[in-house]
Amino acid sequence: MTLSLVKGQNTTLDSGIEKALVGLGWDPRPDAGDEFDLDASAFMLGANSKVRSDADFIFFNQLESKDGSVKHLGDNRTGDGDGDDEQIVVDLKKVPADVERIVFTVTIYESTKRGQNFGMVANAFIRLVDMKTNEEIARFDLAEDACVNMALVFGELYRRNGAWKFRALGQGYDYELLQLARKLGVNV
Ligand SMILES: [Ca+2]
Ligand SMILES: [Ca+2]
Repeated sequence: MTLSLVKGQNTTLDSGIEKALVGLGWDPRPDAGDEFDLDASAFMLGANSKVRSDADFIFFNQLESKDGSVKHLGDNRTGDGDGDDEQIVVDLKKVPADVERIVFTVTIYESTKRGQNFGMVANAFIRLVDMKTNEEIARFDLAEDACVNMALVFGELYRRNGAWKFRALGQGYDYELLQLARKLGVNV
């Protein structure tokens, strides 16, 4: 069963997940002028809800965490093609013990300069898949919701009693990626 999210909804799933994939997809709009370049990112956070260091910020310019537990499979700048256009894979067994949460975000590259928001992007979604069962656990359809924000905190994997769970957040912000990163303690 896929849980479709409503903006702002906060849902806790008892999934016992071990290996997760976060997929971000969107499609080009030939009528829309500038290309839409969406970016999926991950932040590994310690007990204080901040990154332990800048190395915990996984994005298009830093594709892998030091410990190898979080891997971004590469930037896509156009959304051309079906399915996931960007993917982040998390091996939860490899995540260091002092990382308590991993937060996943979507932002639009140069959204301010290009005057873009999610409501203008075609077929945009972000989803979380349990790689063991290939089951889609959570999904947020950005375009359907006509969200006027430029950034979305999709949700977080977090530790609870030795197991990993996923909390869907679906919270929109008017930030670009670097502003969002600063809020989470990255020195950029
Ligand atoms: Ca696409
Ligand atoms: Ca991108």
